[in-house]
Amino acid sequence: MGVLNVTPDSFSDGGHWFDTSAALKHGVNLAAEGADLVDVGGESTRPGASRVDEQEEMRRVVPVVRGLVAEGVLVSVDTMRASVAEQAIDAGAVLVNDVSGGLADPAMIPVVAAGGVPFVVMHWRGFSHDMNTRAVYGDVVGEVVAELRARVDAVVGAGVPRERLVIDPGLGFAKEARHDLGLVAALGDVRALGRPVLVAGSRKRFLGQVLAGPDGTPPPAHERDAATAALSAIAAHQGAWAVRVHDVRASADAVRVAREVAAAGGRA
Ligand code: PMM
Repeated sequence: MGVLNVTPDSFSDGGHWFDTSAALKHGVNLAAEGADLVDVGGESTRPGASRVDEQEEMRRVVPVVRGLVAEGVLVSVDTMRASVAEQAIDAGAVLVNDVSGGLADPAMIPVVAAGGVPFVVMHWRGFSHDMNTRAVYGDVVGEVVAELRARVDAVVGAGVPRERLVIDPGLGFAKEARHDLGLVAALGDVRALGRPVLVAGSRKRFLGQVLAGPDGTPPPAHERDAATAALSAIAAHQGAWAVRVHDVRASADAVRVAREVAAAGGRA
């Protein structure tokens, strides 16, 4: 899954693809580099971010979805708003990726149920403006798995068939680096919930902390792509369904290597 943020302020690529035609070109490139899905979003969820206006989000996202669909690209929409999801589905989006798992907007689940598309349920404890204060866990893996299980059951209860759900541990959302790393190490426990798992750690803070020099300064986000590819290999090796990344080529290669290693293990 390639990331296409049509925003002025996302943490790693904000402002790069803000213009519709630049966004379209980048989305086509992501697909050419091996993305099976291009995830179009118009709202930054970086820690501390405030919310974008609904009409503005619509203006950013819907023309890009329509344009990419016309180019034959499979598109998912990254939004917490039912109205944006609905218009994106109308424009041809084949999956809704809601970082709040339907909690931010009560109209989201009915829209997804009616749209008949798959839905990503991410582990989420609240909006970005103060989510870092919610990074409090006794047992991060146990709590994230329990909260995801409860959310999946609620979404199913509200009308979206379980078979259409994808789950995501929500790396970087109300989590510190050690929480993110612990979850990556325990993807098997997340998979045990019985749904496909999406891993979206691309260029995130925890990778910056892993790569920090002796003085503790992390490299800038765009210098975290090799680390992201390593994460993609680790995730794929543990059976992730998809990885959501900015630099598609390296992760597509990483996923391919993981797949062949798994196949060779099966044959050996
Ligand atoms: N992270 C971001 C945006 N969308 N969607 C899912 N499902 N999971 C994530 O972890 C996630 C997401 C924030 O990262 P970005 O600013 O690089 O898009």
